[in-house]
Amino acid sequence: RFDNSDPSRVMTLTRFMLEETRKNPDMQDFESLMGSIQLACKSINNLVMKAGMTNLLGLAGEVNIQGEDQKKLDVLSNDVLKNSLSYTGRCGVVASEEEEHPWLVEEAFQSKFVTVFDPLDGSSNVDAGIATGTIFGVFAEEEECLIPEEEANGMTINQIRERCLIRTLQPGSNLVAAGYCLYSSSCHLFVTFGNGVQGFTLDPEVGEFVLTHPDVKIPSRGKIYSFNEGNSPDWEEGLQKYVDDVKKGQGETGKKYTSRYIGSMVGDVHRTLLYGGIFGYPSDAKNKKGKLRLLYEAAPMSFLVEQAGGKSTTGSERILDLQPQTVHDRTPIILGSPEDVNECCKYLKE
Ligand code: AHM
Ligand code: MG
Repeated sequence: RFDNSDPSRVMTLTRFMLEETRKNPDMQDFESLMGSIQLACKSINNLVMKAGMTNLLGLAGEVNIQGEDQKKLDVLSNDVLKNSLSYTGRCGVVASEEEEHPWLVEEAFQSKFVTVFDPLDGSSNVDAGIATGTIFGVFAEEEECLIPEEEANGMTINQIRERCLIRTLQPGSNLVAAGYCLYSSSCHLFVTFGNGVQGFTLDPEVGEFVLTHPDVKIPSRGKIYSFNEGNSPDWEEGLQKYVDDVKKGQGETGKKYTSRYIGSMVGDVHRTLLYGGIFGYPSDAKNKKGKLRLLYEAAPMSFLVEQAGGKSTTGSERILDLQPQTVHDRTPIILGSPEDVNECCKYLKE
């Protein structure tokens, strides 16, 4: 059906979306949403690649709602994605790591789609040229959540914000699409629409994402653990024992595990999907809810990992079942190969 070595038969993301829409007309809205997301990812990739040359490294001088210093690239990537999504006319609300409140897209406030994203995850790495990524998730809401035009016209900004919030705070199990784009030695866009995971790689010569990883399946076991081990003195005992055992070859497999940790969730999850193993950002004595954000980091990544046959949990609850209370809620997370995640959970229970 496609042959990526033949330039006339390459399966690009654009072609993939067209073919999916032809098979299933319900996918039509996704076609333009994915068009805007892939365009934004290409622009962010360019910004990241050229950052060292164009004075885009360093801080923007602002602090975001999480109290983190915003990098120039955080701010720019947020604008690129937000604007690109607004222009589709398909996305009614966007919520971002870099925005305090969910944002109503005036041009399309009646659209049923809500897009959540972290525009440049791992941006603290960018000044050193280390991998970063964009994470996104798309919710489709019930008809009755939409605001009729006459009503919206009479609403104050706070009422609109409140309505956006109701539309945004959904559990990951309501996601209809999710994915990430990794900016690294290659630029990869991996996406799910709820029927498996498809992986695309940017061909820089033609400027198109090409299907390189059809129907991604995570290995049922790996031999890599990926946690910020510097935090291990503050972890709960079960996790300390788990990591201690697998690195000594005293876990269920009897094999010695090795450690890999980039400190960029997209890179760490991408490797875990391809090679297998376990990645996590657990709670610790200081950070009871871990570090990663539920709505736009943990939930989209968990949907993708589950769609590839993996598991994602807090240690006791499925991440996709968690109901966010606020846009920027955090959650502990452990994800990866199902057998590795199950083994780790046993240690946490004991
Ligand atoms: P960010 O959204 O502010 O970039 O932070 C999220 C990142 C993740 O990509 C990564 O998994 C984690 O923070 C690393 O944190 P730490 O440096 O504490 O290990
Ligand atoms: Mg982030």
